[in-house]
Amino acid sequence: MTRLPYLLEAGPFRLQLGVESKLMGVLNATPDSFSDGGLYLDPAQAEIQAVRMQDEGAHILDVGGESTRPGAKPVSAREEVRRVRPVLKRVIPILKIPVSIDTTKLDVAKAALDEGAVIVNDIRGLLGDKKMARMIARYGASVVLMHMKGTPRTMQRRPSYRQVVREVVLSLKKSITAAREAGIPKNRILIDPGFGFGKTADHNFSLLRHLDRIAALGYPVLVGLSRKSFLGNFLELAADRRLGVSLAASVMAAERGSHVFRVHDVGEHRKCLAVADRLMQSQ
Ligand code: HH2
Repeated sequence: MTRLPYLLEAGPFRLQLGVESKLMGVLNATPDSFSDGGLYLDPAQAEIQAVRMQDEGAHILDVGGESTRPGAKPVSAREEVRRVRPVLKRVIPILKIPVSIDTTKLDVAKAALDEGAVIVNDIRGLLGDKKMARMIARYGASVVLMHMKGTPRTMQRRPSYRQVVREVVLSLKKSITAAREAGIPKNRILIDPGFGFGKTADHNFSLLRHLDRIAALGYPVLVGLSRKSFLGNFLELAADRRLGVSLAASVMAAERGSHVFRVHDVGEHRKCLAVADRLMQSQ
């Protein structure tokens, strides 16, 4: 199959999507993220990792200050800003790639945009704080609209759907409407089915299998499959041993129409997805 082409605008940056798979490197300034918790709370360590990911081929850097792993305790906006601001202050001036802020909180998003972040990665898909969409529009920022059922604290307590793909599509449509009605232009929006967010392994595999139906919504698709437990659990792989399964899942997502890949291991994904990209361009 071929991926639909899009031009994504993010602040002064332009990303041509469709031919080459794009990578969003994950940088968690948290003590408790499921795979890299505690490693990048220190801004000096965060800077080393950010530059490494850029050198390895990341096209976007995603900075987060609150773990969203199942059961994670929520943190206050004040604490989240306290974690991410020093990291943003340090990395944004030296990076050549756009930086996104992974948050659901208005005050955190605003603080990050003030530091020069140009994308808000909202795991509630603008269906949380009603003021978020307008604020993003006012700043001229871009947005990742992710689907989540419930909240991180409770989302894995028996998630259920009648038809998971259909329900995720309908919810993403609501998120798109919220974004467009607030004045966020079409070329500043990405959509994401939210692997692992209020979904069983079967739900996640159905969404991966039918990702073309998410892509058919007419917006570029971002996926976060990297080190996710549904890829590791059935093989009994701990988070730090899930590189191979993450690469396999990302390649399958590329083939089904995904444009951007939120990953922890940038270099390995770049090489693997280069093969998928070549395959999709071949006759
Ligand atoms: N996954 C995580 C966090 N943010 N954002 C988007 N758009 N899509 C995702 O799939 C996604 C996301 C969870 O991964 P991670 O940041 O590594 O862990 P934690 O939430 O524990 O910090």
